[in-house]
Amino acid sequence: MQLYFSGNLNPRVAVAVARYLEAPVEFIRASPRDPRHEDTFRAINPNTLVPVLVEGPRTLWETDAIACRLATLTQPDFWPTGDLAPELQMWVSWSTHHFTRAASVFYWEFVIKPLLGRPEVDTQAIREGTGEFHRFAKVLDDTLATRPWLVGSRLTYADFRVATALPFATAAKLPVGGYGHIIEWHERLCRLPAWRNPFDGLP
Ligand SMILES: N[C@@H](CCC(=O)N[C@@H](CS)C(=O)NCC(=O)O)C(=O)O
Repeated sequence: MQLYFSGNLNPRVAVAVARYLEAPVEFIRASPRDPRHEDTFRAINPNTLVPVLVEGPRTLWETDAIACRLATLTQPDFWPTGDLAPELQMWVSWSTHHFTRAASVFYWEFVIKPLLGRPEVDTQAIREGTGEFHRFAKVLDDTLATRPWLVGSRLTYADFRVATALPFATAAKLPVGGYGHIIEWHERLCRLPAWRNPFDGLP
């Protein structure tokens, strides 16, 4: 089983999941958007994005699908089913459509654009992103005031998914400073080597 990854937001989550679950995957660093690799990469992911999990003839793209597959193979509790399944789905969806979406504006403006040689900041995008970020950060902070993890009483994939952007908080200038419960929760996550430094020792 091979997991293709890069150091960016979504593949970082997939690598952290694989390492946390100690899934038996071979990690392969990839640059799917590099014009030299794009056509070859399309064979395993028509979107030419990472992460991708290759398992014999079967390929899976999308971080959430990969996490689900790896949990099924290793520690099913990490992806709860039964009564807790809707809550897990709620947070995964909320992350994609609200919290991480708002944070991604900062990631794009302050992390990715400078790497592409485009240091100018779209102040209008940041203004809108700031409003959205605070709106949803308050929801998360209020939730975490009452419990250590998002779903049930233990760490699940919901925590990893909702925290997608937080390892980049400083570089992306995420305005997370006033949210004490989010900060404490992310510190708890960072006690896990797999989350703190998922790329440790990888190619
Ligand atoms: N919806 C996809 C998004 C995948 C995606 O956007 N991947 C980006 C990184 S965050 C990518 O492959 N960029 C090119 C690269 O990292 O080289 C997922 O959740 O996995």
